[in-house]
Amino acid sequence: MVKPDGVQRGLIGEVITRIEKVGLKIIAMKMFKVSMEQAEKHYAIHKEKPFYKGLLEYITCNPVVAMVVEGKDAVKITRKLVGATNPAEAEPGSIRGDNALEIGRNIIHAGDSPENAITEFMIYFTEEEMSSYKKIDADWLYE
Ligand code: IDP
Ligand code: MG
Repeated sequence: MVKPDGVQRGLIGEVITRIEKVGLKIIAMKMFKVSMEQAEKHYAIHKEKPFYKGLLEYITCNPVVAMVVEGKDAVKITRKLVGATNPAEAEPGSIRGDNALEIGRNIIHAGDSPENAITEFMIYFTEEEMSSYKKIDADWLYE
């Protein structure tokens, strides 16, 4: 998910390009404002954290672009592309490392396990919004 700061800062294309370039397949994508109810579900795991309230305000304040991404090791690969939570610790070359400065404005979200990713898809997408299709480069991406 390109967070509100990523959208405002013109980084939607950059994020999509990074995902496409690595070979992952985008099977759903949309722009919308995250509702408070969705934000609470999404970040339920952080409910007790001191940054929770600010995090909900941040994620709901402006539109985001959410995507469902598919492929071998998709979670592992997207987390690597995204980089460490704190941009100051994210490797150069990663999306956060190259495009952000602060942990509370780190421009992108990515699920951290296949199970959590599925839980998150269900918050933001219906089954009908996800397209099942074969990409023309699949035979050249996979051995
Ligand atoms: P992740 O986004 O890399 O999975 P999490 O630890 O799951 O990182 O935290 C979720 C989000 O909460 C972060 O991306 C960031 O926006 C915010 N966050 C985490 N820690 C802090 C903090 O110490 N201050 C402010 N915001 C934070
Ligand atoms: Mg997380």
